[in-house]
Amino acid sequence: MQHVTLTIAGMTCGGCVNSVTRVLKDLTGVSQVEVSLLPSQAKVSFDESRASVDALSKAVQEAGFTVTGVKQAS
Ligand SMILES: [Cu+2]
Repeated sequence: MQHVTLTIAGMTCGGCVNSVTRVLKDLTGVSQVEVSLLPSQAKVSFDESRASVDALSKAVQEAGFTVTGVKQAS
């Protein structure tokens, strides 16, 4: 299991938080998602054999937001 914190640009309200949460949770291999507005970030736990930071970033981007940073947590 891999844990990352994605810094996200473009979220302005609870609706944005819900959108980002939904698209990340829909991804195969993602087990836990915690999105916040302040700070604007998403904490994601995923199975690295089934998902990737690239896939997470792409999903966030397709929802209309931008991943501006990735921090790996242990
Ligand atoms: Cu919004």
